[in-house]
Amino acid sequence: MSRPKILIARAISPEVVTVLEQHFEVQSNQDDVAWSPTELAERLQGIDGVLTTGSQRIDADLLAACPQLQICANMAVGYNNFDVAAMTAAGVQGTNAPDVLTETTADFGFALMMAAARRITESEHFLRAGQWKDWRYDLLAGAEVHGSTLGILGMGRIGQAIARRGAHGFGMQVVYHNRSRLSPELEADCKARYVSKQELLSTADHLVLVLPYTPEAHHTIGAAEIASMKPTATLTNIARGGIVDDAALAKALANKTIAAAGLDVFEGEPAVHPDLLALSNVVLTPHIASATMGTRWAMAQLAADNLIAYLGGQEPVTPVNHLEHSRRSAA
Ligand code: 8YV
Repeated sequence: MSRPKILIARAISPEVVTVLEQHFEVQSNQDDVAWSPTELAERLQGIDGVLTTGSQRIDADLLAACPQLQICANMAVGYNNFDVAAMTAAGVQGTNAPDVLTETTADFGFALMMAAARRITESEHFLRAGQWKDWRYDLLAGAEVHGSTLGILGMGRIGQAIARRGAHGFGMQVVYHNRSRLSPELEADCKARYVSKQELLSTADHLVLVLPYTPEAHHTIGAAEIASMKPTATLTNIARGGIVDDAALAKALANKTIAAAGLDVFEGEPAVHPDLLALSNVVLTPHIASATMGTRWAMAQLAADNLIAYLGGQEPVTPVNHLEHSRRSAA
């Protein structure tokens, strides 16, 4: 019997390509060309499984154009690039890559929050520009982190990991809001108190966004929400672009409605709103919260494990949909 065929849509850790080659006929993209949707559909002809990253959109049109495709294994915990309903309707399995990136991403979220609070990149730019002439008592003075109130919107695994860092490492009071409340055990472990979204906005000294993107979550944080935050507060987004109204945030930062922000994700990335680029009180990073080589390897390996399991006739390891009827039969 011939081996299943898979496509790896972007460059990944070479060790994982080697693992996949032991199971499948592999077409890879180690030159890391960003294919257009049409090119992707062309490459997927005759392909049984695809390893995607967050930047390939999988929708009804693509699925209709690729009748042999049975599984899309996303090398990301977020899967808003998948039209899950269309995948389920077509009998196509989707999988994501949770857990393996939780601690790494939480480290970065915390670092970005601290960089915004303590004005780290602004200070470096000041120094490099030759503006450091003297000591001043309030030179680049920022906001306190230890002992302050950490607000978390979206209390999944990454939110909880950030809460633990704040509560146990920095003596912060942690408040959170989420679609569903955590169990008393998890709340105790994170030392986190459940509050309404309004209370979260008005009490947080540092608000970190870690909720998944869905159409309902679009612009969860806009002008009105920012206006109800403390003028000394910071806002950090490591979730997804589109959760924050970037234009409204830029205006609020310019007006000092809040003190500072840290952004790793943007509406329409890799484009960044020009008004944000012009501001000194925002720390900007290019969607790298999960970027350590070890974690990127683990994410790719988990996507590979999903492909190996599913195309080998087993249950996927980390499914994002449940196929009610049957698998898509190979065309
Ligand atoms: C990825 C992410 O870098 O896992 C996610 O949801 O946002 C990041 O870790 C990105 O999506 C590439 O797959």
